[in-house]
Amino acid sequence: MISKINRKNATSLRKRGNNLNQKLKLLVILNLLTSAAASQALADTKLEVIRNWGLSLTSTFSAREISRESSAITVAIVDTGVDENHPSLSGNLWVNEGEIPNNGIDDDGNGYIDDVHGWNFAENNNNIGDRHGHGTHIAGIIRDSAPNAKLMILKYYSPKATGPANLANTVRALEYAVKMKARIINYSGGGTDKYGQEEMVIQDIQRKNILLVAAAGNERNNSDITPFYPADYGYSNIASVTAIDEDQS
Ligand SMILES: [Ca+2]
Ligand SMILES: [Ca+2]
Repeated sequence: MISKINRKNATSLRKRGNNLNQKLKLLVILNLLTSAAASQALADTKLEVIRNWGLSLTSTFSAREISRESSAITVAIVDTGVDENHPSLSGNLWVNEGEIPNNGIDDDGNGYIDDVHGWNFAENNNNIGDRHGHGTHIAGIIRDSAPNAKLMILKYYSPKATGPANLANTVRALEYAVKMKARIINYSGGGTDKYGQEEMVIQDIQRKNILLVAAAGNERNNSDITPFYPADYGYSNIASVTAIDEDQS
């Protein structure tokens, strides 16, 4: 009987011991996996920082954590279009809810037919594809900083167009962004000459409390001495963004 009990207890204990051992092993494996995942995430982040030093210098990672908690905000990107099939961007495209796609009808009556994700002002159609690359680059930076942002794609620039034509298309793109209620407009371009119609739409942007983020230029100029427009029109809703290199100069 004793031996039986002992055998039973021994068996039972061994089973519990085995269970415990299994649980311990599982915990060790989970810890290893978790720490491996954490190490990998850290390594990936470090790699991302090394590869994209600009993300680190501009505190993009901090911005991403803050904006991750926020609701979707519509950011109009006035640029060269965007690669709408890019896996990092396709889920972030703004959608014009009033427009039925591809039916050849301007369903929302805003003057643009089938403008589902924005408009191509350079060619006057709804093809927002990017043959240049600049707009896709900019969209990626915005998407990296604000993972919930909805990107309204407004293509204004064509390398084949004249300067005045690109400027006129800029104005039309800005007017569209206002009409379709973008909260932020990004314009990573500009020039050294003022343009009356551009300033008028920017005054409207100011009245409607929309933030305009505009480039200060890549020419290493002091924009207080050599103005660059639209960054330097002087309205309080304009955030002028300069360029820096890896050494912050
Ligand atoms: Ca429309
Ligand atoms: Ca339509």
